[in-house]
Amino acid sequence: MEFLYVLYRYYLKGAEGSREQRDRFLMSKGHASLALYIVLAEVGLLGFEELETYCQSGSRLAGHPEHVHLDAVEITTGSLGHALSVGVGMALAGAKKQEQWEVVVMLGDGECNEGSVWEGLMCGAQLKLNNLLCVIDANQYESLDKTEHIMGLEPLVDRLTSFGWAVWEADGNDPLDISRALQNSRLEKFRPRAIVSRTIKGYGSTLSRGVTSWHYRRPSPEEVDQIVGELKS
Ligand SMILES: Cc1ncc(C[n+]2csc(CCOP(=O)(O)OP(=O)(O)O)c2C)c(N)n1
Ligand SMILES: [Mg+2]
Repeated sequence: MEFLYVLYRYYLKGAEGSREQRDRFLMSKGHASLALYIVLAEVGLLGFEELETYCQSGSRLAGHPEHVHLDAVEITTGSLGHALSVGVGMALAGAKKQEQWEVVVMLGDGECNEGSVWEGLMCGAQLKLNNLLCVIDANQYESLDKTEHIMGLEPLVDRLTSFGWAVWEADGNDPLDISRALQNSRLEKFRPRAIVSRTIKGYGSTLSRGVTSWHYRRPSPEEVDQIVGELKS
C-alpha cells in the first residue's frame, strides 16, 4: 500500500496523461487490486465513490484489475507470474523507439515461485532494459503459509543481482525509505532495476499484522472500526 502510494504520487510520470506517453505500471499481484484502486482514487484517476462498488456485480472494480474497464490499468492481471514478461516486452518496445516512459512491475514474493518470473528476469537483463523496474513485495507470506516454507526465495537480493539486475532494498512500510530506493534506482543507466520491498503483511493494525488468515477473510463491521481506529491513531 505504502509503495503504491509513493509510486503514484512521486515516481510515475504522466499517470494522468495519455496512454502513449505515460509510465506503465503493471500490478502483477492482481489480488492486491483494492490497494491499487484506493491509490488511483487518491491521485484522482478514479472517483472515491466508485470504491464502494468494489467486487459488486457490474462494477468496473473487479477483484483483479481489468484492463477493459479502467484506462489506468495497462493489463489484466490476477493469474500470477505473467506481468514481468509483459513488462519486458513493453520496455523493449519503449527502448527500441527511444521513448522516455518506463515500465514498473510489482510482484509478490510468493509469485516468484512461478518459473516465468525468472524467465522475465533473465530476459530483462539480457536486453539491458534499464527502463524496467521490478518491485517485489517481500512480505514473507503467500496465501496461508510462509514463503520460506513453500519455496524459499532468500537470499533474494543476491539472486536478483546474480541474474544481472541492479538491486535495492527498502522498508516497504516506510514512505521515506521507499522514496530513497526509488530515487537511487533512477541512477542506474545500464541494467534493469529491482527493489526488494520488505513489508509486513497486514501492517497498520494489531488485528491483521502478520496474521495469515487475512489473506482470504473480510473484516466484520466491528473489526473495520478497530482497524480504522488504529490506522488513524
Ligand atoms: C497462477 C496462479 N496461481 C495461484 C493463484 C492463487 N493465489 C492468489 S494470491 C496467492 C498467493 C500469492 O502470494 P504473494 O505473491 O506472496 O502475494 P501476497 O498475497 O503475499 O501479496 C495465490 C497462490 C493465482 N492467483 N495465480
Ligand atoms: Mg507475499
